[in-house]
Amino acid sequence: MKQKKRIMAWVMVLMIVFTVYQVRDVSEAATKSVAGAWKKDSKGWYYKFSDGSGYAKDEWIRGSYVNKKGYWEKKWDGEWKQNKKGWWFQAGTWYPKNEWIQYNRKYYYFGADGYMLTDQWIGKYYVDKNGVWTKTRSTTAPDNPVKAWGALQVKGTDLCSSTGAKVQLKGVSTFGIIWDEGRDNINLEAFKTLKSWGVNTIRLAVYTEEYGGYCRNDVDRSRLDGIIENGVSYATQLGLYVIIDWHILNDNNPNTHISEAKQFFAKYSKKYAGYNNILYEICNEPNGGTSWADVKSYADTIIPIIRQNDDDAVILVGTPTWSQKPDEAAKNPVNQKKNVMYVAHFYASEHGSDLRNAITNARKMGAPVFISECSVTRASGDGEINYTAANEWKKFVNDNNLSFVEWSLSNKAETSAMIKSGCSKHSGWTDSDLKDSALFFKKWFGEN
Ligand code: IDC
Repeated sequence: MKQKKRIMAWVMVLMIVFTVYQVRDVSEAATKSVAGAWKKDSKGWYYKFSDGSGYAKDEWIRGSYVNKKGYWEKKWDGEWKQNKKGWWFQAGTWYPKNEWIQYNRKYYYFGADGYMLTDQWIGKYYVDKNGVWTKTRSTTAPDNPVKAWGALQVKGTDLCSSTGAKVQLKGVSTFGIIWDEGRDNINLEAFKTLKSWGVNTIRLAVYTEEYGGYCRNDVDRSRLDGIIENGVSYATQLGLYVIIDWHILNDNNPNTHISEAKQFFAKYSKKYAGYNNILYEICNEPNGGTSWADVKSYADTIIPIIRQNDDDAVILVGTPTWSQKPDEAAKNPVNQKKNVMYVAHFYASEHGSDLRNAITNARKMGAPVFISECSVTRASGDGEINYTAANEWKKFVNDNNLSFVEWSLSNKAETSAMIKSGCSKHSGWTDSDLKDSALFFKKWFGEN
């Protein structure tokens, strides 16, 4: 009996701690949007404007009435109102704008025009179709993502921090690391610029068979290694995650160069075993009739090689048809599943609901999905931007808290290249240096 009481007491304590924690979390978010602060003296609460213009008197401040003497008198003397555009909350002459309001133990958010927002993320908080805050994610860009999140892990279908909080990687992919149009953008200042936009991940695209590829006889492999190692070093100095991408493409089937892949991943997993910010992408885009069985057999060879040196780095596995079949992978996953994710790549002007359904189905079957390459152009890397399609992808990716990486950090004359062709800067790009595709992603990186 005594023990039962003690357990009950603990459950109560935990419930209280949990409630207090949640409430504090949101009200902190709310306070930030208010130009002023509540203060208290012996007579009660008063409100001081932060612009130095004095104190509130005889007015409504965030739903509270401050009386003629300048002291708080009452709260929530207001009501919900609705018109064609939506709901808002009116208290006296005041209504909430750009802020959170607690009402009947629930939290609601009001946009710049005062209307309640529904069905979306507001920073790291999600409001449902009734406008009620229902869930929280930890994606606010930290100053040092790797310090904040540590060694990533996969839990269920989610990518999480070392402590188990869901995270969303937002990345930029280099162009072919040795290609003229992008090579010089692999430098510390460039990565700093990307980081200042909210990017937390860099992907190093190591082509295998194309011009300058790692598996070609006519290439100076030590030069490629130098670029990879510099890239990893810059990202690491800045607290960014980095994906080492074995960028198969023309070679179609990852087994074409499996012996080089074995050496490559043995070498790098050993070199970076002590790092907590490396992800390995073991085959960019199987294509040309390569089946999932082919890819799985390859993955079941390469993953154990990486695991010999590094038992927990996140490993990304490409899927058939240019990484558009995560659902096939989900039906027959790799042997060693720990911290493995399956890859999907989208080019929004060409790929739509079929690919999104494949991702959703894969996740339903328990397979974690990572979008290690995407753009808002056509799959050729060129062509028009369809903003409607691009926004559908953005919503899907955010709603599912998927990680994504933009293709690519180059100034080639193609619309997916982030930098204008005439621009020869290799860091410090401003909006006028960027192509429309990059502006779309830059805005996205900066949200939350
Ligand atoms: C493209 C480059 C293009 C280059 C070509 C080489 O943008 O300049 O000539 O590779 O084959 C992918 C690939 C990625 C492609 C990109 C755009 O992973 O290598 O880059 N893309 O076509 N998958 C879908 C699109």
